[in-house]
Amino acid sequence: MSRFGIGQPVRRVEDQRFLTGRARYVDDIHLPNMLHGAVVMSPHAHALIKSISADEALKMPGVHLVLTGQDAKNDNLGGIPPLFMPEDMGGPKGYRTFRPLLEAAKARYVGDRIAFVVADTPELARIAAERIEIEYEPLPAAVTVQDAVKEGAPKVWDDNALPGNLAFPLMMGNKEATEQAFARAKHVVSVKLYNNRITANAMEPRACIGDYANEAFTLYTSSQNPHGVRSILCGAVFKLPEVRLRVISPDVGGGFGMKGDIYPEDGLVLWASRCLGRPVKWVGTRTESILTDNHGRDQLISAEMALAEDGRILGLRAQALHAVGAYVTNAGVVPVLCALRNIPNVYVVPAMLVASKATFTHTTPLGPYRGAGRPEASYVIERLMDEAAKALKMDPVEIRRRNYIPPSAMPYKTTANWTVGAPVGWTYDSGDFAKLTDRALELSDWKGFEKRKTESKAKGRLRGRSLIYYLEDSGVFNERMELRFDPSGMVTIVAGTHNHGQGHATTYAQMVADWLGVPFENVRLVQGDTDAVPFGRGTYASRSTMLGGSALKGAADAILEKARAMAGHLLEASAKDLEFAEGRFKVVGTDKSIPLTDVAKAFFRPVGLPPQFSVGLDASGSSMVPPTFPNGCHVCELEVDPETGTVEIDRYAVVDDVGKVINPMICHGQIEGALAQGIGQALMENIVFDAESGQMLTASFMDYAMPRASDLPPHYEMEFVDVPAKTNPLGVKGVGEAGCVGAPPVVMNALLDALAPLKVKALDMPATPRRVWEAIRNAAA
Ligand code: MCN
Repeated sequence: MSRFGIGQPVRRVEDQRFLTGRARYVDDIHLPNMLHGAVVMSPHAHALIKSISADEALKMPGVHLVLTGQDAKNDNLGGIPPLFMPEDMGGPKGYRTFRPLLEAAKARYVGDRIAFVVADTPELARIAAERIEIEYEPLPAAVTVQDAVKEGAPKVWDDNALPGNLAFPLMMGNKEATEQAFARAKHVVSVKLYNNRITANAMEPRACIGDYANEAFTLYTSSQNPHGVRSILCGAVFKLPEVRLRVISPDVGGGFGMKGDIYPEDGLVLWASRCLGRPVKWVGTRTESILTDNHGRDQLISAEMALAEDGRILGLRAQALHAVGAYVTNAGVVPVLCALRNIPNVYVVPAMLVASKATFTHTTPLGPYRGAGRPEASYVIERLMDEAAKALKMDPVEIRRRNYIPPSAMPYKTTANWTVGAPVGWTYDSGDFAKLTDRALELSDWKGFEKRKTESKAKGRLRGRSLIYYLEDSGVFNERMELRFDPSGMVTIVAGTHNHGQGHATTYAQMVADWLGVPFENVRLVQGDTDAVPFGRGTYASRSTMLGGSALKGAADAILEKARAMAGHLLEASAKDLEFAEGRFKVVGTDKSIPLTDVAKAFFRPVGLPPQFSVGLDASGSSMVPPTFPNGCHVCELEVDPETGTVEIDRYAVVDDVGKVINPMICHGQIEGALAQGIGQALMENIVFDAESGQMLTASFMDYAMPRASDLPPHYEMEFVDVPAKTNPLGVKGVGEAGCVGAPPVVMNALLDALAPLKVKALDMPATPRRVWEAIRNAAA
């Protein structure tokens, strides 16, 4: 096995550039003659826009343009629609929003875009934005999902005929079988949970530059999905053929799903540039980011589990309200859908009926954020499993084991018994949940807990622990990748995916180095430019390795096929007498051979190339492989100080099955990053609105608590167990989101375990010191 091949912990080739400040983000790009934009955002959660006057702003020297919603209408600009609604997949009908670049008549959340100002400098644009006079008529707002569904609640969309601010309903499972299961259950346990609203907080805020020249647009944008941005802006907003817009997403400083969407600013900078004939840049501030980046989660759910005497699950039912905010965003359906369809997790759930109402609120829109629905699902089922263990007085590990889907049952259909929503379930191809559980128990020193608990007690601390299992689906859609040799024999990967921190330049190169036997350092990655990449679907849903990797394998195979013919010609042998190994074509049974690099160079000869050979060696590959099911076991041990309510995670072990591991070091990093986000959600992160006015109370880092190193465990015990996926040629499963799917339930269950002696029975995320302290006091009272 080569030192740089698949399975090796190769250092990330991209990091030198990042660590030495040589990355190139959108804000690093300065085009000649460039102007700067500022967005006027609504200060009201719900208000009529009575009038807008830009006269004062336009009088300021250096101010070039003010655009309003009425201008957008006059210019015939369309709104941004969701990529799909449930009805497009055969589901129930919903209310589809078309989000304009600027609102003309009504503001629907604090942060809704009302006007766009362009000036010589960003500072001047912001000052001018303050000079725009807007007369609002504030209206009552529906801020929380509980309030938004009430009868008589303010409507987010006046012409939405669906009741209770419903964006769309979803339901899946089997009603009759579930009722029967509950009727014959020996035990029924229930939970009522709120999955807190959080935000991605990418290090690089959203930013974009629009440049209009020669009747064509160029957009530089910090996006995970440049082709997706092009398609919506051309198709829905500007109504242009896609050749007229080039989208470049250079280095992107984190996205976490949030930058998978198209935002009004992407359209605004292009439109303003078309109006002025000069490039226009917009860069969000941290507060604008927290206010207007798509948020994640915000789900209220009541769930019940029916169990037999021996701890086997008989049935499960749940009803959720899942906020979508003021608009259904690009992939806004995804979290709501995945939060339901993943509830069965790794367990045999013979009957289930789960439903959700996706609900409009006068708040920031929601969308996929790392995990997108999977963390909600694992939180519900894993909290229920612990409740079941308590009710049945069973060991929480044992009750899980009793319900695991065994490897012998694979492929396993979660939908076998579903009568509603059946097409949206899953077929798990592989998984060995008991094996990973065994390993996690060892790794976490599960047996040593009682001793540590006694030690904690001596210090006045409460120690708790939990073991949970998670499973998620990863990967969606199809993908296209290209491989290209240059005349010197070097290889370029032209990727349809979009690396924004995951390490693709390294892992794809590892694959290519293995398959083609070319030196690792001779492979480079091109991505993120619709002029350089013919087509691609970007990076989200932990899809790149399985879909990008599979497409890349197709391209590599096609390269070898083409090269084989040339190698035969060069070696004066029949192509079918050649074998390829370690980067060389060899005539079988002889010592005649030629390296692939030399074969590639031959494709570029200006003369003497027989007519059957095209100029240059390149090939593309496509993939359309089904989702994979990464899964794993988390064990967490923590201490609570009952005097202050502070929580300290002392030990954390995680054993993951991400299929075949391409780069263990990168996988560790991915899991660790996502664990920080999952632990952050459990213990501190929270977007809070004033329930009456809809004002966000957490729009800065003074109020929104991001986890710091000192809030996280000192060390993670982490291992991977290879259970190769059976549904793609690489045997890989996704890893990018896994950590934050498992972390919230394991932390919360461990916390409830620690607090059990004090009779604390329920606690919501984020379990801040104050909440923990209050729960302790309330239980004592
Ligand atoms: N990998 C591997 N072996 C596997 C699976 C993956 O070595 N069996 C490697 C991959 O080759 C890749 C990385 O792990 O370098 C992540 O791969 P994958 O699971 O395919 O996920 P994607 O590359 O598609 O990334 C998307 C995923 C998602 S959905 C979010 S959200 C997320 C995440 O990645 N956002 C991130 N990780 C992030 N990391 C950073 N730094 N920044 C973000 O915004």
